[in-house]
Amino acid sequence: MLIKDMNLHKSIKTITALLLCLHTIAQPTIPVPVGPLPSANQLRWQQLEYYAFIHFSVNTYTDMSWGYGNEDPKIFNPGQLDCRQWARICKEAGMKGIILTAKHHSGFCLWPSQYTAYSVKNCPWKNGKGDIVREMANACKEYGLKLGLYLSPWDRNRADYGTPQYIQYFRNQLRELLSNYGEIFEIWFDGANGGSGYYGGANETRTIDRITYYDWKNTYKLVRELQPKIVIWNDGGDRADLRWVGTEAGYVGETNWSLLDSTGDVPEAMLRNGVENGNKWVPGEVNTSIRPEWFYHPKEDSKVKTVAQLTDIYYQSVGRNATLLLNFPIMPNGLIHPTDEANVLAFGKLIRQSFANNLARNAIASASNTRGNARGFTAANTVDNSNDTYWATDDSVRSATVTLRFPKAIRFNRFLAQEYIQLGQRVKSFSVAALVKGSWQQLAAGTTIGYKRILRFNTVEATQVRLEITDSKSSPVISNMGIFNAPQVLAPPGILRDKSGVVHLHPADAESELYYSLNGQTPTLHSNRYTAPVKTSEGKLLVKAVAYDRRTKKMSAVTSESFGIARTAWSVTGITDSTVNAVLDGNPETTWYQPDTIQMPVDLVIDLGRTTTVRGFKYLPDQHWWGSGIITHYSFFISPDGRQWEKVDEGEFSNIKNNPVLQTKTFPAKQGRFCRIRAEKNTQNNNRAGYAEVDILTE
Ligand code: FUL
Repeated sequence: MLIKDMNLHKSIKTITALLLCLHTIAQPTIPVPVGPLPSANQLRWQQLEYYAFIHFSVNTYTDMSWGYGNEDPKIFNPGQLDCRQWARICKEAGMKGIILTAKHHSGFCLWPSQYTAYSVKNCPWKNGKGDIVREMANACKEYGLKLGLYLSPWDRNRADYGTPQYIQYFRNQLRELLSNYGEIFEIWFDGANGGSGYYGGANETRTIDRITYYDWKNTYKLVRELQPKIVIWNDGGDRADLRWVGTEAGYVGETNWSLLDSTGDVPEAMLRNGVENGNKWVPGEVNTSIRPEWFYHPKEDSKVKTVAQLTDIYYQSVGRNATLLLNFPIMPNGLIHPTDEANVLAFGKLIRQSFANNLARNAIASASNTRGNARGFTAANTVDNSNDTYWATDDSVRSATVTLRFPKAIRFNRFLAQEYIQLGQRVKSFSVAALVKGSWQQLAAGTTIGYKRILRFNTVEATQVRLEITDSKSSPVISNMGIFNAPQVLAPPGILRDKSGVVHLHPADAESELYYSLNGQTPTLHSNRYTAPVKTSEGKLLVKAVAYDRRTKKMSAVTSESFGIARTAWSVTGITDSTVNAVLDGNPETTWYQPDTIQMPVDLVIDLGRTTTVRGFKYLPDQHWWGSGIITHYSFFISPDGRQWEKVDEGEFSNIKNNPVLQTKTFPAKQGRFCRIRAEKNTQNNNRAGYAEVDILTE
């Protein structure tokens, strides 16, 4: 009996083991990872999604885009400096971290570095006893934000810039910053490198080899030793952990692979779109400023990006598989301007509201294919609110669908999808359709998905939603789907004044009504309604305008533009080609180029038609993606008669290559009728000089 029992027991054990073994064989394994994969640091960084930049240095006090390196530290005196205000605003706006310009190109250090006198040690603020990096680190800690630092490799103050000693100095500073302020999540090595500067009094132009000078390999090694959890941003030298997306205007390409090739040049299209078959994981970070420029300029107080603009930027960065690094310029008093605060808080609130309620969570999900028909990979994983589970298909599959069925019709206007990027970025194209009143309608289509992709479309009401992956590098692996009904934002109109003084308003949305004022007052529904271009008098003008949506009764933010005297009598002299009028037509879309046969320096002469008091000028370069003929250095001359010229100004448009926004230069007022803008140099070091717009500032 006992023997019989024992045999039975043995057989049961054997059968169970066999079954278990069979079960394990039948269970499909996880999909094979595809291509380069993100490191743990890159993954953690990507999940931050949205964080802040802070630009503050001595040039905040000189109203310049870049410090030259000769600014006296005595001008740096932020009487009300409050890093807690910066951190509070960032936190309330939904951000996860802050990257501070510990040292910008001026070389001025916001911390008391022991390796230079050119720092907060020698400024009146806190009698030289302050340390902004420390205050920032403390504030980040208090508000639960991560801290990142910008240390400019280019240093326009240092006498030894360009020599090997400078590299030692640069590394000493890195060691200070990465050892003394706790955990640093990201280090930013800007790509602007070499050029004119003070250089300890040499006042000259120095060039360095961007690839070899900094010996990035060993610099990166030091960084990683000191901060094992850091990610490195660098658009200047060796491929780092993160890439620039090729513009500072606030968007990455709709197709956005988180891959690049580890060696070779990176042309702009690759920065924008990544490289589908690249051999290194280098995801994109969209860096842009809440104002046109990075540092504070009072003239930009009316140019703070609106909620509508910030929202577009969000969808064109976070919504396109990148992160968003949004900059606040600090005012000379040490605070973020109230308009910047108001706009970013309203934007943060809108984003929170938009994504608060994921309607996909109430759906029953099913897929056209599920890996080995196994529960671990089911379509339900796309709506379980977890980033750790995913839907996967059999290995051979390249196109498949997930359908979400709702118990009752839902209204929505956003679709979100996420790949499980731990296994690589795979999807090459997809579309989204909805079952509306019994028939399928395509709502949107896209190419890459990556960590996160969000699509916008007009609000629909539907009972089913279908994600169709139409092509993929390998079998698709989707961790999340989201469906949202986001509040609509009404964008304010654009304002232009043409050469003849006529004002044109451009609505951002064809259905809205436009109202405007010409007397500085905030427009309301009782102001002038815009129905056709408005003829204005010749004088100076301040135009304010709003858009209004009658259906939702919503009013947009106010935009305002100020214009000098109308340019009816102005002309460009000496050029017979009539397309030259693009320079004065008030339309940023049209650009005129000097004939290629003319060598730099090259002059553009404007006749104002009569003797006028001139106090500056504005220059807008080609506004198209990576436009050419962008002038970086200029001289400006005035003449009473077009023969006798006096030079009244010269200088640089500092950051115009990366950020081709309107440049304004002013100088002591001077009488004259003819103005000559001399293009001395351009971004490409060739002879091309282009002008989308030129304006002369008159009294
Ligand atoms: C640029 C710099 O030259 C700007 O001044 C700014 O710091 C921006 C973030 O990067 O290339």
